Order: sequence, then structure tokens, then C-alpha cells
Amino acid sequence: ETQIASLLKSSDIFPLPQSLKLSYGTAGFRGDASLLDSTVYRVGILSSLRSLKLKPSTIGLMITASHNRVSDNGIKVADPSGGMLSQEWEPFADQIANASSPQELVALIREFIEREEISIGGGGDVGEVWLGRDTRPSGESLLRAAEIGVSSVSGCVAVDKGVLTTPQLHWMVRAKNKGLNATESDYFESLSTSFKCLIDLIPVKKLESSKLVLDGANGVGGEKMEELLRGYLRNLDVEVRNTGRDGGVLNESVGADFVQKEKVVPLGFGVNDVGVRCASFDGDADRLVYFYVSSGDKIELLDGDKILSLFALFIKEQLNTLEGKLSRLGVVQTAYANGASTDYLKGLGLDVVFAKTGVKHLHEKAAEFDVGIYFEANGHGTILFSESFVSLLVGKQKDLSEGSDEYNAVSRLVAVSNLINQAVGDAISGLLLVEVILQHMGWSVQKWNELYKDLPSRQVKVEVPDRTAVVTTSEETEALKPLGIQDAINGEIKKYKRGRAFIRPSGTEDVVRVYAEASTQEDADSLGDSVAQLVK
Ligand code: NG1
Ligand code: ZN
Repeated sequence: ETQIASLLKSSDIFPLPQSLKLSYGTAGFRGDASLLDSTVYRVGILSSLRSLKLKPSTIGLMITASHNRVSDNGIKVADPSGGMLSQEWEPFADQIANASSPQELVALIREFIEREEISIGGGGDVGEVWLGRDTRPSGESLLRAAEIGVSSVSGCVAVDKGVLTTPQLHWMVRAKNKGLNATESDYFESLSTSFKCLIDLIPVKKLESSKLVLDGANGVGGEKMEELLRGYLRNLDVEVRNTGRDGGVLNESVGADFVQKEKVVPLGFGVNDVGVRCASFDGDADRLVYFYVSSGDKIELLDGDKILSLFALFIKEQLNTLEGKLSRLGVVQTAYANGASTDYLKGLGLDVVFAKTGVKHLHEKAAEFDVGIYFEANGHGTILFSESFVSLLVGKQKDLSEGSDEYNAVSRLVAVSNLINQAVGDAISGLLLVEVILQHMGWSVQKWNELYKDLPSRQVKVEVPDRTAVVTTSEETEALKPLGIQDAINGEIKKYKRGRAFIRPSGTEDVVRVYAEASTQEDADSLGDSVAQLVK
């Protein structure tokens, strides 16, 4: 009861702004930063409860709104595995975030603690929550509110890990819960060691490595990349632009989301960069896309699908070198994947499965394979290795003769499993893997781009009074509501060669998204526009 009294007291400091309706959505709570104090405070409480429920374990809490505008912010929770908060707890997150009074909040918490049989106040510090934030100016004060939430549950401590990329925090939480070294420098150490190991395993150097230019979205990723280059990978030739130090605004005409959705050069890039290999991170560095400038402000985009294809080719090559069939390799995409990429991957003989938008859904499906590669077209993705497959590889490595093809393939796979973030999609570790594979293959960015040619596509955002009026099937490719709209969409699709289109409500913005694809850009644009008209 003293516990409840202290909750009541602290929740008084953070009243819920009027008319705020929140949903945990695709990737946690997001909104205008000035409205989020009570939300992060409450998610702080939730994180402590999660830590107590799963004790002994450390939970992660990240303050970021990713690719959204700088005045927005948000919060997401990392489970002990380093993955996203278990979906079973999302309804509770929604309930407490929307509780309209301290009394209601406390009642909800009390009921939940009983239902989940969480024991509080056993004495000593038993729960731990690690907090991180991106570079948004609102981050610091929101982090303070989250800390108050965490420590208002007795026996729980908040540990401020400072400014981090989202995937760094997830990586650290995962490492901590596995009993491994879990500082930021351990993260850099682990990435750079496995990167160097993969470079040493390149059979014949077919290509002089050339400079990569990185667009850091004026966010945390550019800064961290520079730290990695300065302290750990001095020989890697990367020029970082849009670091945020030169007055640029976070995500404004820069970054992976902008480049992928608008398909034009980000600020700071132009005609002088024609043909050069470039990459973009998003605001919290969990998304990665590549591009090169073709002329003027036009770019050739190598999106998440193309990164997935490159990874799949490389992994498949290594698996094929192993004696006997030891593993199941699968790839996971969403409805936003370009149709040409899906054809390409199937053509490689791969098992391609589809998941709903949002990495929590892709991650879950990829984890069903021994090696599961997942990517959203926007550049969020990673490669998951099952623990049993990694142990099998490590065991095998001991029996094989050093330097044999099979030994090298096994060593590459083990190194990839250490390089690529096992918790969540990570732009920095993804970039390092792309760079290694290109060198391994002896490919330029142009050559990589030729793996297949994207079908022309177009995305439109439609602002509507109530986006929840759109309800889709579980695959998100057909709209069940509003009634009749799917028939109308089908009618439009039929008019175009290789036409494909779907609509869904965004989980992170107040819009309905339209995706359209067809055999020419004009057709894709026109299909996108006519479907958008149907939504309005
Ligand atoms: P929503 O707003 O639900 O479409 C967007 C992305 C997702 C995912 C989340 C989280 C698109 C079409 N959607 O979700 O893929 O990355 O943000 O950041 O890119
Ligand atoms: Zn992001």
C-alpha cells in the first residue's frame, strides 16, 4: 500500500494532456514531444513491472521517434532478449498510457500486478531498466520522466545509458541478460572484431575498396559511426555527412526514410557525388539504405529489399559450401517489398515468407529458421541465427582443417552472427556487413544494383479524419473496411500491367498509407493517385 501511495503521488506530477489518445502501434508510443511526459513516465512504470515479472532481468527503454520530425518523440521498450516488448503486454501499455486520472492509473496497475502475479517490495533492488535516447532536444527531460516512473516502483532502478542508437540499446540489453560484456565499447569492439575477421576471410581481393559517403540524417547514427571509425576501424574509408553538427535538422530532407520514400538525393549530396557509393541512416540508426547519384538530384536506390538480397546471396553461398544440409534458411518480407525482389529471392530457391508491417512481426517469423533474414523495404532488418545452429557451427569449426573452403565458410557464418545485431535491425552493423560482402564479391554499388530491377512503385500518405476506419486482413494486402473499398481498388489494379496496390492505416503517423506498383513509373503514379482518391 505504501507502494501505491507513492505511485499516486508521483503520477500527480504527470497529468495526461486532454484529448491525447495513444496506441503502442507499430513501434511504441509516438507523438508531439511536448505531450509525452505522462506517457514516458507510465512506460517507465511498465518497464519496472516487466523487469520484476521476468526477474532477474534488465529491460531497455528507448526515447526516440526514429525517422519522424524533430519536434516529435516517442518511447519503446526492449525485452530481455533485446527484441521488442512482448505483444502480450501491449494492451496493458495502451491502457495505462490512456488512463485519465492518477486513480484510474493506480487501479489498472494494481489489477495488472495481481493478474500477472508480480511481487513487489521484496526488499533490495531487484528490477533494472536501462534507458537510452536519441539526439532530440526533448530527449533529456523525457528521460527524467521515465526515470521517475521506473523508480516509483519499489525495488527498481533506472540506469541512464545516455545518447545511443536504438539498436545499440537493444544490443546492450541482450548482452546484459546473457551475462556478457554489455557496454557501448563492448558493442563497438564486437562489431569491429567480427568485421575485421570477415575482411581477412576474403579469398582474393578483386576490387580496390573505395570511399563510402554516409548521410547520418543529422541524428545519432552519424555520430556513433564516427566514433567507431575513430576508435576501432581506422582503415575503413567512410566520410560522414549530415552529422547534425553543421546546423542541419534531424530527418529534414535527409536520412533513410526521406531517401527511400522520395527517391531523391538528401541535402548535402549532389552532382559531385555522381556514381559514388552512398548510404543513409534514419534518425535512430535502425534503418539503412544505399544509393548512388545518377544525375542532378536523381538517385538509384538500393533499399532494404536489395540489402536483403545481397545478404541472402552471401549466406547461401556459405551454407552451400558446408557438407550436408545442416540448416533451414528463410527470408521474411512485408507487403511493401518490391515485387521484383520477391521474384528474385524465389528464383534463388529461397523460402520467402510474409509478415505484417513492423519489425516485431518480421523478427518473430525469421526466428523460426536456423538462419532467418528479414528486411522491410525501408531498410530495417537483420539476420537471425538460431543458438543451436551457431553452436553447431562453432563445434564444426574445431573439427575442420584450418584454411579449407568449408572452414572458411563456417568462420564467415560465425563472424556474421557476431557482426549483425541479433536483437534488432541495426544500420551500423548492416552497413559493415554490406561493405564486407561487396568487397568479398568484388562488386561496385552499380553491379550490386543489377541483381534485379525494381518495379516502379509509388507511396502516398492520405490524411483522413479517422484512420482506424481502414481495417485490413492479417496480411495487410486487402482492406476489409470501409466496405466495398477493396472491390474499387481491385478495379483500379486491373487497369495496369503488373499492377499491385494496397492500403493500410499507419501505426506511427496519423495517415492511411497507399502503396502502388506497376510496370512503368507513370502507371505506378497513376495507380497510387487513384487509390488515394478512393481513400479520401
Ligand atoms: P507505419 O507507420 O505503421 O507504416 C512505419 C514503417 C514500418 C516501420 C515503422 C516503425 C513503412 C511503410 N512503414 O510504420 O515499416 O518501420 O514505421 O518505424 O515504411
Ligand atoms: Zn528508426
